[in-house]
Amino acid sequence: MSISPPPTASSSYPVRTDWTQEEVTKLFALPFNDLLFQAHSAHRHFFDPNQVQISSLLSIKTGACPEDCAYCPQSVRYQTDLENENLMAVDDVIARARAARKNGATRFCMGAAYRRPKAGQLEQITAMVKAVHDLGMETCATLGMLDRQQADQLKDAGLDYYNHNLDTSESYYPEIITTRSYQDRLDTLRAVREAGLKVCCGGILGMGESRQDRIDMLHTMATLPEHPGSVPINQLIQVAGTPLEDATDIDPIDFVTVIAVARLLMPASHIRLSAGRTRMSEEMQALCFFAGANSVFFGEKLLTTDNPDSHSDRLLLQKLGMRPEPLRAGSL
Ligand code: SAM
Ligand code: DTB
Ligand code: SF4
Repeated sequence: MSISPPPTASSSYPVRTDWTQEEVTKLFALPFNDLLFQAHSAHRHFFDPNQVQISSLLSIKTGACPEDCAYCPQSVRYQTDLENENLMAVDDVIARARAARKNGATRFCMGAAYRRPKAGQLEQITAMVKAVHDLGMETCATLGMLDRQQADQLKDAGLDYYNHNLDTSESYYPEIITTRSYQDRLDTLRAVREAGLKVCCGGILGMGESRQDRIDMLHTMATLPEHPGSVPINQLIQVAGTPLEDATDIDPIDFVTVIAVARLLMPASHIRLSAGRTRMSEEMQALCFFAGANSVFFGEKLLTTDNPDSHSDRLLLQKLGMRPEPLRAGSL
């Protein structure tokens, strides 16, 4: 017998964009079991708790990025083992999207190591977006900074989501990236929102940030004019050669706490358990799902780093009685 509520948004549960810092701080201070109970209850107002949205990632242009993001293996400034690759051909991207669809993914996300795409590059990428859209998948892209005109161009090609992360708090941000500002990020998010694209915006945990930085980052996301439709929460993958290669792992309970607070602040959004799952136990992932995570990346690679293999992911979902979320009617 199923005790799941219908997977529709509830009108009786408020979706607020006026959270105060104090309110967010209080959520972080709740005893863990109280926080989890509240977060899971909020989750059930909006989602079937036994469904998980599955996305697949492809790096369509790899490495040699001029930015200096301290976590990133793709920055030209750091000596990592990565092989640089030019922008992929459209047909090759279509073949990879078909394979992802066969593997259960309903959303296909194309990532490029750009500071900002140039006109010719964007033209080739819009052809990829159109083709993937025509396969019946939701489309997502993450290409760096965009202005409004570029966002419009992607929207016209059939792009559903644009991923652009805040990554951390405004005050910790300069410790992580110096080649573009927090305001640049907010400007791109505005252009994307105003073009009518759905926003995918999250962050990375385990970069040496404080609890206050986590509070500030979630507060910024939850007080944007509209909540991001998807909120990826990444655990830092410490890649050899990057400045953060020796960063200390975030405590798993602190990680779950962030998932739960994100669920409470943005109750109708998909919260994605993103990078870092290869080093999370099944129990930890199960706790994240209970706390409100309801989206993951499937496939052996994220962009350039490893992700759990699909077979073990499928077994995990089976053990938990969870199933992939079908594409919603009208979502394309
Ligand atoms: N260049 C574009 C940009 O930065 O917006 C798109 C690609 S970038 C790789 C997308 C996101 O991946 C980053 O914003 C960051 O949150 C995440 N990411 C990159 N390297 C990571 C790592 N080592 N561990 C966890 N997340 C990472
Ligand atoms: C996001 O927040 N996480 C994904 C997606 N958005 C593009 C990327 C994770 C990348 C991890 C490092 C890598 O594989 O290169
Ligand atoms: Fe470039 Fe994006 Fe990596 Fe930063 S995160 S170095 S912008 S690919």
